[in-house]
Amino acid sequence: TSPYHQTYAERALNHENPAAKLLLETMERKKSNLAVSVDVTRSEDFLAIVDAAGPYVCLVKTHVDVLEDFDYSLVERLQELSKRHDFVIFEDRKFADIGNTVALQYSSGVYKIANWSHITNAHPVPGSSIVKGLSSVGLPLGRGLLLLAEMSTKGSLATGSYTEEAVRMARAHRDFVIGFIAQRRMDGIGAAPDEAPEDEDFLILTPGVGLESKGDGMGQQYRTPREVVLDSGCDVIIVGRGIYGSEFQPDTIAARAERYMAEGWAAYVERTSS
Ligand code: BMP
Repeated sequence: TSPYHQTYAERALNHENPAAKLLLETMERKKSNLAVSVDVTRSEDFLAIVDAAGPYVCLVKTHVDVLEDFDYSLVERLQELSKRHDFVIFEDRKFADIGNTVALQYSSGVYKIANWSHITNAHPVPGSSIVKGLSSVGLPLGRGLLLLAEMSTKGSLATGSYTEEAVRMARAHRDFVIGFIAQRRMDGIGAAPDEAPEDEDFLILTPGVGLESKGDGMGQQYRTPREVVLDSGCDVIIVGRGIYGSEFQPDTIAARAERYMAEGWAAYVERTSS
């Protein structure tokens, strides 16, 4: 059976990478394929949102560089919440430079992302040297990398042969590249029929998910959890403003997260039982 029909628990056994295993096991344990994306500028709001949504998510996606009062102690508090609520951490850094530079950006600077983020991501645009650079830092720490094979935005250039090359790049580095940011499953893409490994199982994490709106007026495009998980076969739905809105009110955040979690999980149950 293909990863589309397999359970997250079954798929956890197929993965050697510790970050991929941890994510799949967390999804199964919490019965959640929901990730919350927290793009706010104040640490206090950030932590309040993570605390409110934490019980319902398998993963928290960060952009730590938008926090105007960032202090490294925030990382420790995020890690505490990650233990308390049992979620994986994904810094959505979108590395895009030469191998030597991304290795420095990943390990060093103010954020030291590799120290605390189980998963990070990169644009495949520089070629496979970006994976080499990042894996030199991340692999010894048990981290995992996602490649941006597609984007949710209107007019995205990450289509066609670019997407295919991203999948080939991942296939060549399966110890570190655990999957993609994409809008659909990537199994077998860009491979001749006899080329795609039988046991190919990439995780698909998908942003651009919303129940109330179709877009944001700045190019973002939203689909529902059901469209993303059931129709397109993606594994994790990433929801930002659809959960935390503009008021950052804990009860509302918890209720919305619970709703997205329920919808995402129902779509997964329908998919794996079909
Ligand atoms: P929101 O649900 O509020 O639109 O947030 C989406 C999040 O996912 C943002 O953090 C954005 O950086 C990220 N993202 C995206 O929207 N589309 C992509 O193709 C890739 C992303 O990382």
